[in-house]
Order: sequence, then C-alpha cells, then structure tokens
Amino acid sequence: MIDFENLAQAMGELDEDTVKELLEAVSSPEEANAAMEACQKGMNEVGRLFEEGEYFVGDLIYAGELMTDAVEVLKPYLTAGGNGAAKAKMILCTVKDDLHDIGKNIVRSMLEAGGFEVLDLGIDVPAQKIVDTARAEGIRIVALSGVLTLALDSMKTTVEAIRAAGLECKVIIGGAPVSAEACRNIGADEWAHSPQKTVKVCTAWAAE
Ligand code: B12
Repeated sequence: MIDFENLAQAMGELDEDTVKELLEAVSSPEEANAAMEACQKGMNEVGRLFEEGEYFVGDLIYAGELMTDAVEVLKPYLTAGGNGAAKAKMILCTVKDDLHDIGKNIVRSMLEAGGFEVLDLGIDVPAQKIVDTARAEGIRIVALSGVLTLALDSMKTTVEAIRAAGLECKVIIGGAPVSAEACRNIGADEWAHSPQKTVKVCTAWAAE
C-alpha cells in the first residue's frame, strides 16, 4: 500500500528521491489518481511556504519540474481507458500573463485520451491568437487554463473577444482560481477543476 500522505509531504519538502520511489510503486489508475491528488496537495504546501517567504522562485521552478516528472510517470494510468475515437478538434491554452502549464498539460493528455484533437496554443496566449485560430480552424470548443488570480481577467478578455468576433464557440475555463461565480463573471459556458469533468463536458458539446 502506497503511503500517499508521505508522498504529499515529500512533494511539499521537494524531496525528489522519496517522490520518485513512491511513484514507482503506482500500478493502477486508482493509485495514480490518489498519487496525483497527493502531489497536488504537496504543491499547495509549496505554494504556502512560498507565500510565507520560506521558499523562493527557484523552489517554485524546482517544484514545477518535480511535478512535471510525476505527471509523466502517472500519465499512462490516468489516460488509460480512453476510447480514442476522434471527436472534435478543440483549442486548449493557458491565458495571457499566466505561465503555469502543468495543469493544462494534464488536461490535454486526458482530452487526447478521450479522443479529442487538441490544438495546444501554449502559455501566455493573447485573446486575439485564440480568436484567429478558432476562426481559421473552425473550432467550436475552447478550454482556457489559468492558475494565477490574474488569469481570471485574461479569461474574461478572451471570452469577450470570442463573443465579439461572432464565433460560435463553447468555452470551458479551469484552474485553481476558477469557480461558479468566476464563470458567471467571465461569461464562460462551463468551468471545472477536474480534467475528468472537462472531458465529459467537451464530449457532450462535441455531440451537439
Ligand atoms: C510550480 C509553480 C510555478 C512554476 C510553474 C511551472 C510550470 N511549468 O507550470 C513557475 C516557477 C513558473 C511559477 C511561477 C510563478 N508563480 Co507559481 N506556482 C507553482 C505551484 C507551486 C504549483 C502549480 C502547479 O503546477 N500545480 C499542480 C497542477 C497539477 O495543478 P493546477 O495547475 O491547479 O491544475 C489542476 C486543476 O487546476 C485543473 N486545471 C488546470 N488547468 C485547467 C484547465 C481546464 C480547462 C480545466 C477544466 C481544469 C484545469 O486540472 C489540473 C489537474 O487537476 C503553485 C502552488 C499551487 N498551490 O498550485 C504556485 C502558484 C500558482 N504560483 C504563484 C505565483 C505568485 C507565481 C509567480 C508570480 C512567482 C513570482 N514571484 O515570480 C510566478 C508567475 C509567473 C506567471 N506569470 O505565470 C501563486 C499564485 C497566487 C495567485 N493566487 O495568483 C501560487 C498559488 C503560489 C502561492 N501560494 O503563492 N509557479
């Protein structure tokens, strides 16, 4: 039995050896989900220590690398069982002024496993680039990721630009600062924290 508390703690302490050792024991989707939760709990601890001035930007960078490696190990289990049938082409990106992409990359893997062709526009993506790509590619589904509180403003600008351009796109927003209230303010069609919900919502949209 994997000690997930220990994993969360090792993540928070940026103890690479222990994190790797514990992740090597993962052997099922259930364990991978629990391990992912533990890793995120560890990232929250990293964030807390950063806010308290105990960790610095260098630690955030290292935490990001550690988390990216963890996702690589867990990905095959997290994305198992996808039906792989092509559903639709969609856009995914991290919005303007936000450089965080680990959560977005997890969402991308899950969407691809769910059969979507994902046009990943990357990080710090301006609204106009999303509008231009959606128009050029005939996109009907856009997923926006953001981890900074500031990202909510960029999401709003992006949704406004999509609507102003007259594009018939459904927009789902996700990431730590997103909530039902933020979704209403931003004017998005849906919001989610979990990648699983994103796949469900986008699958329903693709079938419309
Ligand atoms: C690693 C990290 C970094 C790395 C990121 C590396 C990378 N490649 O992404 C680096 C070093 C670049 C970084 C930089 C900064 N960071 Co930083 N960072 C973090 C940290 C520790 C972990 C983030 C992470 O990867 N979490 C794990 C992933 C898996 O979780 P997630 O992103 O939330 O994604 C999940 C869900 O939200 C969801 N999801 C995500 N996207 C989407 C999209 C859709 C459509 C859906 C449905 C779901 C969804 O699914 C994912 C899986 O469950 C967080 C702390 C924390 N608590 O998260 C701080 C944190 C986000 N950072 C913070 C800050 C302040 C900064 C800096 C300003 C620091 C500085 N002074 O320079 C810069 C900002 C740079 C910028 N302009 O973006 C603050 C943000 C505060 C705020 N509320 O705005 C945090 C919360 C730390 C803190 N507590 O102070 N950071």
